[in-house]
Amino acid sequence: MNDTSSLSFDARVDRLRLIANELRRHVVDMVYTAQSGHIGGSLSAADFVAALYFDLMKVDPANPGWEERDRFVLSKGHACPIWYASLAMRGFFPIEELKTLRKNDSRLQGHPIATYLPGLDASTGSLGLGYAQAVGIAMEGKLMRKKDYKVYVVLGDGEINEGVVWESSLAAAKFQLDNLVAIVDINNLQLDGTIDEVLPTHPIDAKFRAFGFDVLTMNGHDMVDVLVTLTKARNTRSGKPVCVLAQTVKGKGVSFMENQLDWHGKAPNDEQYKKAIAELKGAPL
Ligand SMILES: Cc1ncc(C[n+]2csc(CCOP(=O)(O)OP(=O)(O)O)c2C)c(N)n1
Ligand SMILES: [Mg+2]
Repeated sequence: MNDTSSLSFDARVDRLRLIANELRRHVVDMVYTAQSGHIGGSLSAADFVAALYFDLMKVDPANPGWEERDRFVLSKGHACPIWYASLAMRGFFPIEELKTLRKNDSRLQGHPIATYLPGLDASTGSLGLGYAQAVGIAMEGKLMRKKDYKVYVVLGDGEINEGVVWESSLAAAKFQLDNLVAIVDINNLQLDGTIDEVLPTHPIDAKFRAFGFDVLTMNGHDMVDVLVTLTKARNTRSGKPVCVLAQTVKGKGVSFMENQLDWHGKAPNDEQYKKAIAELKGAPL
Protein backbone atom coordinates (compact mmCIF):
# COMPACT_ATOMS: atom_id res chain seq x y z
CA MET A 1 0.00 0.00 0.00
CA ASN A 2 1.33 3.40 -0.82
CA ASP A 3 -1.69 5.61 -1.37
CA THR A 4 -1.75 7.34 1.99
CA SER A 5 -4.36 9.93 1.00
CA SER A 6 -7.04 8.29 3.16
CA LEU A 7 -4.82 8.34 6.26
CA SER A 8 -4.63 11.11 8.85
CA PHE A 9 -1.33 12.95 9.15
CA ASP A 10 -0.64 11.16 12.44
CA ALA A 11 -1.31 7.77 10.89
CA ARG A 12 1.06 8.56 8.02
CA VAL A 13 3.77 9.53 10.50
CA ASP A 14 3.29 6.37 12.58
CA ARG A 15 3.39 4.22 9.46
CA LEU A 16 6.57 5.86 8.20
CA ARG A 17 8.28 5.41 11.57
CA LEU A 18 7.62 1.67 11.39
CA ILE A 19 8.82 1.50 7.80
CA ALA A 20 12.01 3.43 8.59
CA ASN A 21 12.73 1.04 11.42
CA GLU A 22 12.28 -1.94 9.13
CA LEU A 23 14.53 -0.34 6.53
CA ARG A 24 17.21 0.06 9.20
CA ARG A 25 16.89 -3.62 10.11
CA HIS A 26 17.38 -4.56 6.47
CA VAL A 27 20.43 -2.29 6.19
CA VAL A 28 22.06 -3.89 9.23
CA ASP A 29 21.18 -7.35 7.99
CA MET A 30 22.51 -6.74 4.48
CA VAL A 31 25.85 -5.32 5.61
CA TYR A 32 26.22 -8.09 8.20
CA THR A 33 25.45 -10.77 5.60
CA ALA A 34 27.86 -9.24 3.07
CA GLN A 35 30.44 -8.54 5.79
CA SER A 36 31.09 -5.24 4.04
CA GLY A 37 29.23 -2.07 3.11
CA HIS A 38 28.32 1.37 4.31
CA ILE A 39 26.06 1.29 7.31
CA GLY A 40 26.43 4.72 9.01
CA GLY A 41 25.29 6.87 6.10
CA SER A 42 22.49 4.42 5.26
CA LEU A 43 21.07 4.71 8.77
CA SER A 44 21.30 8.53 8.81
CA ALA A 45 19.23 8.74 5.62
CA ALA A 46 16.62 6.10 6.56
CA ASP A 47 13.86 8.41 7.81
CA PHE A 48 13.70 10.82 4.90
CA VAL A 49 14.21 8.08 2.30
CA ALA A 50 11.27 6.24 3.91
CA ALA A 51 9.11 9.37 3.68
CA LEU A 52 9.95 9.79 0.00
CA TYR A 53 9.47 6.20 -1.18
CA PHE A 54 6.54 5.29 1.05
CA ASP A 55 4.53 8.49 1.05
CA LEU A 56 5.59 11.42 -1.09
CA MET A 57 7.03 10.10 -4.33
CA LYS A 58 5.03 9.04 -7.34
CA VAL A 59 6.52 5.70 -8.41
CA ASP A 60 5.10 2.44 -9.72
CA PRO A 61 7.06 -0.73 -8.95
CA ALA A 62 5.10 -2.57 -11.65
CA ASN A 63 6.26 -0.01 -14.19
CA PRO A 64 9.69 1.24 -13.05
CA GLY A 65 10.25 3.24 -16.24
CA TRP A 66 6.87 5.06 -16.03
CA GLU A 67 7.51 8.40 -17.66
CA GLU A 68 5.46 10.43 -15.16
CA ARG A 69 7.25 9.00 -12.11
CA ASP A 70 9.22 11.11 -9.71
CA ARG A 71 12.93 10.44 -10.02
CA PHE A 72 15.25 9.61 -7.13
CA VAL A 73 19.05 9.62 -7.16
CA LEU A 74 21.14 8.61 -4.16
CA SER A 75 24.19 10.63 -5.09
CA LYS A 76 26.07 9.42 -2.00
CA GLY A 77 25.98 6.03 -3.68
CA HIS A 78 28.04 4.24 -1.03
CA ALA A 79 24.91 4.37 1.17
CA CYS A 80 23.04 2.19 -1.34
CA PRO A 81 21.89 -0.37 1.27
CA ILE A 82 19.16 2.11 2.19
CA TRP A 83 18.24 2.59 -1.48
CA TYR A 84 18.13 -1.16 -2.16
CA ALA A 85 16.12 -1.85 1.01
CA SER A 86 13.59 0.86 0.06
CA LEU A 87 13.17 -0.44 -3.48
CA ALA A 88 12.75 -4.02 -2.28
CA MET A 89 10.24 -3.12 0.44
CA ARG A 90 8.38 -0.97 -2.08
CA GLY A 91 8.07 -3.97 -4.40
CA PHE A 92 10.60 -3.28 -7.16
CA PHE A 93 12.35 -6.61 -6.62
CA PRO A 94 12.16 -9.51 -4.14
CA ILE A 95 13.14 -8.79 -0.53
CA GLU A 96 15.23 -12.00 -0.44
CA GLU A 97 17.57 -10.48 -3.01
CA LEU A 98 18.78 -8.01 -0.36
CA LYS A 99 20.89 -10.85 1.07
CA THR A 100 22.97 -10.84 -2.14
CA LEU A 101 24.44 -7.38 -1.49
CA ARG A 102 28.00 -7.09 -2.81
CA LYS A 103 28.18 -10.72 -4.00
CA ASN A 104 29.63 -11.56 -7.40
CA ASP A 105 26.85 -11.56 -10.03
CA SER A 106 24.41 -9.80 -7.68
CA ARG A 107 22.28 -6.95 -9.04
CA LEU A 108 23.04 -5.19 -5.75
CA GLN A 109 26.61 -4.05 -6.16
CA GLY A 110 28.53 -2.04 -3.56
CA HIS A 111 27.70 1.07 -5.56
CA PRO A 112 24.45 1.22 -7.53
CA ILE A 113 24.41 0.35 -11.23
CA ALA A 114 21.23 1.65 -12.84
CA THR A 115 21.08 -0.93 -15.61
CA TYR A 116 21.24 -3.82 -13.14
CA LEU A 117 18.18 -3.15 -11.05
CA PRO A 118 14.67 -1.75 -11.65
CA GLY A 119 14.01 1.55 -9.90
CA LEU A 120 17.52 3.01 -9.98
CA ASP A 121 17.42 6.31 -11.87
CA ALA A 122 21.22 6.74 -11.98
CA SER A 123 24.46 4.90 -11.33
CA THR A 124 26.29 6.54 -8.45
CA GLY A 125 29.27 6.13 -6.14
CA SER A 126 31.77 8.62 -7.45
CA LEU A 127 30.76 11.46 -5.17
CA GLY A 128 29.20 14.48 -6.87
CA LEU A 129 28.37 12.73 -10.11
CA GLY A 130 24.92 11.51 -9.07
CA TYR A 131 24.01 15.07 -8.30
CA ALA A 132 25.20 16.25 -11.73
CA GLN A 133 23.06 13.53 -13.31
CA ALA A 134 20.06 14.56 -11.21
CA VAL A 135 20.41 18.16 -12.40
CA GLY A 136 20.49 16.85 -15.97
CA ILE A 137 17.41 14.70 -15.34
CA ALA A 138 15.60 17.74 -13.92
CA MET A 139 16.60 19.82 -16.96
CA GLU A 140 15.25 17.13 -19.24
CA GLY A 141 11.97 16.94 -17.31
CA LYS A 142 11.35 20.63 -17.12
CA LEU A 143 12.84 22.03 -20.31
CA MET A 144 12.54 19.21 -22.84
CA ARG A 145 9.71 16.90 -21.80
CA LYS A 146 7.79 19.68 -20.03
CA LYS A 147 6.58 17.24 -17.37
CA ASP A 148 5.96 18.11 -13.78
CA TYR A 149 7.62 15.17 -12.06
CA LYS A 150 10.08 15.94 -9.28
CA VAL A 151 13.70 14.90 -9.09
CA TYR A 152 14.91 14.12 -5.57
CA VAL A 153 18.63 13.77 -5.01
CA VAL A 154 20.43 12.93 -1.76
CA LEU A 155 23.94 14.20 -1.11
CA GLY A 156 26.26 13.66 1.83
CA ASP A 157 27.78 16.56 3.73
CA GLY A 158 31.24 15.23 2.83
CA GLU A 159 30.14 14.83 -0.77
CA ILE A 160 29.55 18.54 -1.15
CA ASN A 161 33.33 18.98 -1.03
CA GLU A 162 33.20 18.00 -4.71
CA GLY A 163 33.49 20.91 -7.14
CA VAL A 164 30.97 19.36 -9.51
CA VAL A 165 28.28 19.88 -6.86
CA TRP A 166 28.70 23.64 -7.11
CA GLU A 167 29.03 23.71 -10.88
CA SER A 168 25.80 21.68 -11.13
CA SER A 169 24.12 23.98 -8.62
CA LEU A 170 24.93 26.99 -10.79
CA ALA A 171 23.21 25.22 -13.70
CA ALA A 172 20.20 24.27 -11.54
CA ALA A 173 19.69 27.92 -10.61
CA LYS A 174 20.30 29.23 -14.12
CA PHE A 175 17.70 26.88 -15.59
CA GLN A 176 15.26 27.61 -12.73
CA LEU A 177 14.92 23.94 -11.89
CA ASP A 178 12.15 24.16 -9.33
CA ASN A 179 11.47 20.48 -10.03
CA LEU A 180 14.74 19.63 -8.26
CA VAL A 181 14.87 18.83 -4.54
CA ALA A 182 18.42 18.33 -3.24
CA ILE A 183 18.53 16.82 0.25
CA VAL A 184 21.86 17.12 2.06
CA ASP A 185 22.34 14.51 4.79
CA ILE A 186 24.16 16.56 7.42
CA ASN A 187 25.51 13.91 9.77
CA ASN A 188 28.72 15.87 10.32
CA LEU A 189 31.01 12.95 9.49
CA GLN A 190 32.52 11.72 6.28
CA LEU A 191 34.96 8.86 5.58
CA ASP A 192 37.94 9.74 7.74
CA GLY A 193 36.96 12.64 9.92
CA THR A 194 34.40 15.26 10.76
CA ILE A 195 33.31 17.73 8.12
CA ASP A 196 35.36 20.46 9.77
CA GLU A 197 38.47 18.29 10.06
CA VAL A 198 38.49 17.20 6.41
CA LEU A 199 37.29 20.28 4.52
CA PRO A 200 34.88 22.67 6.25
CA THR A 201 31.72 23.45 4.29
CA HIS A 202 29.65 25.31 6.88
CA PRO A 203 27.55 27.37 6.61
CA ILE A 204 25.87 25.09 4.10
CA ASP A 205 22.53 26.93 4.11
CA ALA A 206 24.16 30.25 3.17
CA LYS A 207 26.12 28.57 0.38
CA PHE A 208 23.09 27.00 -1.28
CA ARG A 209 21.14 30.24 -0.84
CA ALA A 210 23.95 32.16 -2.51
CA PHE A 211 23.84 29.65 -5.36
CA GLY A 212 20.16 30.52 -5.95
CA PHE A 213 18.33 27.78 -4.01
CA ASP A 214 15.36 27.99 -1.68
CA VAL A 215 16.73 26.40 1.49
CA LEU A 216 14.72 24.47 4.08
CA THR A 217 16.05 22.80 7.21
CA MET A 218 14.65 19.80 9.05
CA ASN A 219 15.47 17.39 11.82
CA GLY A 220 16.10 14.34 9.64
CA HIS A 221 14.95 11.94 12.36
CA ASP A 222 11.74 13.68 13.43
CA MET A 223 9.18 12.13 11.08
CA VAL A 224 6.70 14.97 11.63
CA ASP A 225 9.31 17.52 10.60
CA VAL A 226 10.49 15.31 7.72
CA LEU A 227 6.99 14.91 6.30
CA VAL A 228 6.07 18.58 6.68
CA THR A 229 9.35 19.86 5.22
CA LEU A 230 9.54 17.45 2.30
CA THR A 231 5.89 18.13 1.45
CA LYS A 232 6.73 21.82 1.34
CA ALA A 233 9.77 21.09 -0.84
CA ARG A 234 7.65 18.95 -3.17
CA ASN A 235 4.95 21.61 -3.54
CA THR A 236 7.29 24.55 -4.11
CA ARG A 237 7.27 26.08 -7.59
CA SER A 238 9.19 29.27 -6.95
CA GLY A 239 11.38 29.18 -10.03
CA LYS A 240 14.27 28.10 -7.80
CA PRO A 241 15.65 24.64 -7.01
CA VAL A 242 15.08 23.57 -3.42
CA CYS A 243 17.76 22.41 -1.01
CA VAL A 244 16.67 20.60 2.15
CA LEU A 245 19.26 20.39 4.90
CA ALA A 246 18.58 17.26 6.95
CA GLN A 247 20.21 17.39 10.36
CA THR A 248 20.99 13.77 11.11
CA VAL A 249 23.12 11.37 13.15
CA LYS A 250 25.39 8.94 11.34
CA GLY A 251 24.49 5.39 12.43
CA LYS A 252 21.11 6.56 13.79
CA GLY A 253 19.10 3.86 15.54
CA VAL A 254 21.95 1.64 16.73
CA SER A 255 23.43 3.11 19.89
CA PHE A 256 27.02 1.96 19.41
CA MET A 257 27.11 3.09 15.78
CA GLU A 258 25.74 6.58 16.36
CA ASN A 259 28.25 9.35 15.64
CA GLN A 260 31.10 6.85 15.36
CA LEU A 261 33.48 7.46 12.48
CA ASP A 262 34.50 3.82 12.12
CA TRP A 263 30.90 2.79 11.34
CA HIS A 264 31.11 4.67 8.03
CA GLY A 265 32.02 1.48 6.22
CA LYS A 266 32.38 -1.40 8.65
CA ALA A 267 30.38 -4.62 9.01
CA PRO A 268 29.04 -5.81 12.36
CA ASN A 269 30.34 -9.08 13.83
CA ASP A 270 27.90 -11.69 15.21
CA GLU A 271 27.57 -10.07 18.59
CA GLN A 272 27.21 -6.55 17.22
CA TYR A 273 24.62 -7.78 14.71
CA LYS A 274 22.48 -9.35 17.44
CA LYS A 275 22.72 -6.22 19.58
CA ALA A 276 21.86 -3.94 16.66
CA ILE A 277 18.83 -5.99 15.60
CA ALA A 278 17.65 -6.17 19.21
CA GLU A 279 17.79 -2.39 19.44
CA LEU A 280 15.83 -2.07 16.19
CA LYS A 281 12.84 -3.96 17.52
CA GLY A 282 10.44 -5.35 14.96
CA ALA A 283 9.42 -8.45 13.08
CA PRO A 284 12.11 -11.05 12.35
CA LEU A 285 13.70 -10.61 8.93
C1 LIG B 1 34.92 11.23 -5.98
C2 LIG B 1 35.04 10.38 -4.76
N1 LIG B 1 36.03 10.62 -3.87
C3 LIG B 1 36.13 9.84 -2.76
C4 LIG B 1 35.29 8.81 -2.55
C5 LIG B 1 35.47 7.92 -1.34
N2 LIG B 1 34.42 8.13 -0.36
C6 LIG B 1 33.37 7.30 -0.24
S1 LIG B 1 32.28 7.76 0.93
C7 LIG B 1 33.22 9.12 1.33
C8 LIG B 1 32.78 10.06 2.40
C9 LIG B 1 31.44 10.63 2.11
O1 LIG B 1 30.97 11.35 3.21
P1 LIG B 1 29.50 11.90 3.22
O2 LIG B 1 29.19 12.48 1.89
O3 LIG B 1 29.38 12.79 4.38
O4 LIG B 1 28.63 10.57 3.34
P2 LIG B 1 27.91 9.95 4.64
O5 LIG B 1 28.46 10.60 5.86
O6 LIG B 1 26.46 10.26 4.48
O7 LIG B 1 28.19 8.48 4.57
C10 LIG B 1 34.36 9.18 0.54
C11 LIG B 1 35.38 10.24 0.66
C12 LIG B 1 34.27 8.59 -3.51
N3 LIG B 1 33.35 7.61 -3.36
N4 LIG B 1 34.14 9.39 -4.59
MG1 LIG C 1 28.41 12.73 6.16
